[in-house]
Parts: sequence; structure tokens; C-alpha cells
Amino acid sequence: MEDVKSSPLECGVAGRALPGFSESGDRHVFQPTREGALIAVVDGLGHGPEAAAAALEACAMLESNAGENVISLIKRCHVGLNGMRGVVVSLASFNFRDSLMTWIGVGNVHGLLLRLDTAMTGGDESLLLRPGVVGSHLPPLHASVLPVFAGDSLILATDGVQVTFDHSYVKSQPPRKAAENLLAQYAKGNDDALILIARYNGMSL
Ligand SMILES: [Mn+2]
Repeated sequence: MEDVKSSPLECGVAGRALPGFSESGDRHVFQPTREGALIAVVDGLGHGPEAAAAALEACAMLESNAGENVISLIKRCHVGLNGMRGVVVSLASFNFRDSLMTWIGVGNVHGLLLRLDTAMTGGDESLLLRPGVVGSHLPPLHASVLPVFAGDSLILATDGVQVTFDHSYVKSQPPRKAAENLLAQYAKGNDDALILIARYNGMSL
């Protein structure tokens, strides 16, 4: 008999550029690391090609250094974006063996960890966002470390998405489908928009 192993982290993304523009300044990263995976959502300030170029540059730096600490990653992007548009970014680094997530947000990329079992785990968690712009002015950097449990979902969404949606909906849908449906329903239409949903499945034996 063959074992069916599910991936420890299942990621679904939906995004769209501001109508009239071909490139979105909202980008994401889903990069495996030695210990787990790095997830990021980046929003280049404004919209159009310059916003997209800055966001792509930030994502490239995050992808090639994904195993670094999230605070080091923010600093690296801050220095690397010198001379370009700034970006706002939220990062989450997963350690699968220890079932831990370390997250940090600079600017206004909304972050929520939706618990499958709120009674057992103490409830949903919101990412504390510190005002600032990576590449322009950084706030004091503090990251939080949280335990994650199988079935928990991480939601990251840019400010082009109205984030007042019914989060319980996310639990009943595969991540990609949930992201697509939420974007279709809640994209504001006056900015680039991106929503990422990552479901933690844990390490199956
Ligand atoms: Mn935006």
C-alpha cells in the first residue's frame, strides 16, 4: 500500500492588477527552506510598473535568502530597495519540525492566523503591523513566534482587498479556491489586490 503524504503547507494565491494596468505591484513568495517554508506578501507603493518592479525585487531577495530570520530579511529588503519604490510586506516563516511560525509585518499587509480548533489553541491571531515602508523608513523590528496546529490557515491580504470577510469560509475550502472566491468578492477595484491562504497540514507520518 502506498502512503499518501500531504504537503506540510498548502498555499493558494489569487491576485489582480488595478484595472487598466498589466502588471500588479502586489506579489507573493512561497519558498521552501531547510526547516519549512517562507511565505510573504509584498505591496509596492502605488501601482503600475515601478510598484511592480520594487515588489519583484523584494520577492527575489526573499526567495534567495528564504532561510534567514524574518528580521534579517526585512533589513535585507530595506537596503536592497534603495533607489526604488518602497514596499510594505508581511512575512511568515514556518518551521515544520517544531510546528512554529515566526511572522512580522511592516506597513499594512493584513495577516491573520485562523485556528481550526479555537478552543484548544486559544483562538485566532492577528499579525501586529508596525507602520513603516521597507526601503524608506523602518519601524523598530519585532517578530512574534507562534505554535501552529494542523488545519490552521494563514491569511495574508494587501490593502486592495476588503478584509472584513467571513473568515470561517476559509476553513471549508481548499486554499486556492478560497483565495479566488474571496478575491472575486472582496477586491476593492481601486488598487492592485492579492490574497494568499496557506493551510498548515503538519508533518504526516
Ligand atoms: Mn496597495
